Amino acid sequence: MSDTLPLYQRMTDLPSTHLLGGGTAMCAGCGGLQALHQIYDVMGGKTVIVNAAGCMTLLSVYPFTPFRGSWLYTAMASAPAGAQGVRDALDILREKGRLAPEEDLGVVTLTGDGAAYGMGLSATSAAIDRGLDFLYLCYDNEGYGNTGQQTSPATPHGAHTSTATGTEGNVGFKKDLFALWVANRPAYAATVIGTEPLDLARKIETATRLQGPRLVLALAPCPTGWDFEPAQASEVGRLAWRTGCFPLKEYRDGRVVHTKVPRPRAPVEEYLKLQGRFRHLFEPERRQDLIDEIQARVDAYWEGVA
Ligand SMILES: Cc1ncc(C[n+]2csc(CCOP(=O)(O)OP(=O)(O)O)c2C)c(N)n1
Ligand code: SF4
Ligand SMILES: [Mg+2]
Repeated sequence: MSDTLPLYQRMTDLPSTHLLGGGTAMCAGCGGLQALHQIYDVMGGKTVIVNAAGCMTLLSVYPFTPFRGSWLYTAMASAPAGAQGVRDALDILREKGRLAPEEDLGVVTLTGDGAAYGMGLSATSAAIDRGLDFLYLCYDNEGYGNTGQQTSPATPHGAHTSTATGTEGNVGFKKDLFALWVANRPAYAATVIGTEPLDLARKIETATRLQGPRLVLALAPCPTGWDFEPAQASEVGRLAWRTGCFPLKEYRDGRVVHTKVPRPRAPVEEYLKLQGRFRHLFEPERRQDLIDEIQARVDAYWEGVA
């Protein structure tokens, strides 16, 4: 490989199928990038990623990309519609004998929670109804991160965002995207987190083997939007599932199974107090009412889970 070639040509000449580098535009300690890195390692480069505007868009700034496969950028609400177009084009090429079956590509929609839970939900629902063969990968940093962490439908109750700045934080509740997908009877749905890489890798292997609409929802601890030190990223990710706030589970063949049950569950306070977005629950006065409310909701979720 010649060093005189432009960087993007040298990148596409490299033999490995794995994601290169970390992306210079990303924040240190980004949980979304950590999950994407691991997911891409398992999926490999024989993919077309259809990305809606968000933090991960900054990974691919034409003509540079760290991805071995292809990348298509869409408007925020349209990534599943873009995925339909790509899948159709690949199917037509295969029908015409211009694409060998072993050369076929997986179609992956990559979006943040703002697109997945909100702006793009209608297009997602329609794609599931059509039985589109695609993997929907959502990295959930619980806010519109790229534009300054405004409240999204994934923002947890009580969290401060740039649009929920009062003493109560966000008065709304995080939407249950996993349950919405399950209600649509997809081929597969799973939640993952980058700090549990074995659980994540097994789920991605399962998801890539199946056909039809598939969701992988990755919690993305976000030092910038959640206000914690990048060095704390692993601890925040670990406590997200150890407290039961982010259940690790999968749906397949009509059943939801929890893949890692936190026993014993750590108190939610341990997770909340690491993050500046919940600081108003502890300072200047302790808001036991809000802490208890958050704990009670988590306890209610886990009641009856085997
Ligand atoms: C229709 C539309 N409205 C607003 C924007 C501006 N915008 C770009 S990225 C972004 C935030 C997206 O949030 P999310 O999907 O959660 O991804 P994140 O930025 O958190 O990675 C917004 C609001 C846009 N691109 N399109
Ligand atoms: S704002 Fe959050 S999600 Fe976006 S790149 Fe930074 S750490 Fe990652
Ligand atoms: Mg987001």
